[in-house]
Amino acid sequence: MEIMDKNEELRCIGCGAVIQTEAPKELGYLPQAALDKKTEDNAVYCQRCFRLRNYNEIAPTSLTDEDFQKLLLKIGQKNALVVNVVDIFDLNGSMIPDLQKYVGKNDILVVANKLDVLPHSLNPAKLTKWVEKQMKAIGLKTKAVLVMSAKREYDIYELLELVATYKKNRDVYIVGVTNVGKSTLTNAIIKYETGMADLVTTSRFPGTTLDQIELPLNDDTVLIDTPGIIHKGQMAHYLSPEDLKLVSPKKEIKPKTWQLNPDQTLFLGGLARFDFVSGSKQGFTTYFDNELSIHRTKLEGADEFYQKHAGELLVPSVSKDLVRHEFNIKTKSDIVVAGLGWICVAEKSTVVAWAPAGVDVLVRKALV
Ligand SMILES: Nc1nc2c(ncn2[C@@H]2O[C@H](COP(=O)(O)OP(=O)(O)OP(=O)(O)O)[C@@H](O)[C@H]2O)c(=O)[nH]1
Ligand SMILES: [Mg+2]
Repeated sequence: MEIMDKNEELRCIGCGAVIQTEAPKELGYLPQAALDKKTEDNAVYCQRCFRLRNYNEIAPTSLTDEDFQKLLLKIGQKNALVVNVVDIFDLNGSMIPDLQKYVGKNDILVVANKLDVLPHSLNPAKLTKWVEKQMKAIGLKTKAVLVMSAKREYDIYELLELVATYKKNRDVYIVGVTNVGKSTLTNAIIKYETGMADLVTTSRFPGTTLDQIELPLNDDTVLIDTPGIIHKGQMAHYLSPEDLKLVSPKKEIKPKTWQLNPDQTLFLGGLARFDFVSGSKQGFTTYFDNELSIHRTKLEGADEFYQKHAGELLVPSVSKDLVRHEFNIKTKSDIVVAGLGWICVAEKSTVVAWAPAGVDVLVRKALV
């Protein structure tokens, strides 16, 4: 695959940063000796991508929210097809409320990614309807919604059919908040079309892709992966790289049901807490990464329990205090902690949810 024109600046094929050999701590750094070894097709990876790809080591970046937003605003000025990737496990945390503003008059397809982590008993057609409704609620006019898994390479063919239908000679931009799987999707498409696997750098850390990555797919289509927008309401932004591993589900979530009496508390590691304040004894079902440890205690001693055990029995934890959110539940509902998961409350009750300051906590009609 020809990656770029000879007279354009050289970019890292993994993250899109402009390659430079002067400043090791800046984006796009590659030692001169490594650059000298580049192959004919100009496919080079910067040092940050090399470390990310080979050792799963993340180097901090200096990009700001504004840099990402500027990039997206540019898309609105182009004539393009926009594929907005959202994370179906964290739909509210991954929707971009003002996306329509960014993309202007361009057509939008929505990919609700990471279907593989939801319980497989959930009906994809029902999930599609749910995503469609949520998109409508934020005023996004979509041509189609596709629920899929980029990592498992489910439904790539269906997506390409949709792209072919709506593309109309335009470039295709993949956009979304960080970590939803835009680059994983880009790779799955490239693999489907060319056989080349794992071209662009992906990682579990938010902020992997740093600039637009233009990939000619065939004679008349250019696919463009973009850096993710930072949505501060997502749990991922408050966790260390190590802890992130413990909360991002990699495979199907196994729900667990807890028979609770009022005045009992569940701790989700040290990251969130649910207090069953009032209501009749009932089953609460938790939907979190299978690796996240859940502890049941008495509500009465819960504050003390947290003070004593956060960071050891209750891991992972954050240095910030947890903030209180009270919900009066009338019918079967989910209380969602953005990016972490949710608890399904079956019957009328009062529940208090605690999460780190800044992390979104919301209630919705039960998904399951
Ligand atoms: N389970 C599951 N994980 C996925 C899927 N797609 C992506 N991931 C994981 O999600 C994490 C983020 O993936 P990326 O492709 O780097 O996400 P991105 O949207 O490009 O992120 P930025 O470049 O930071 O904006 C990685 O750990 C991926 O393995 C999927 O379909 N299922
Ligand atoms: Mg990316």
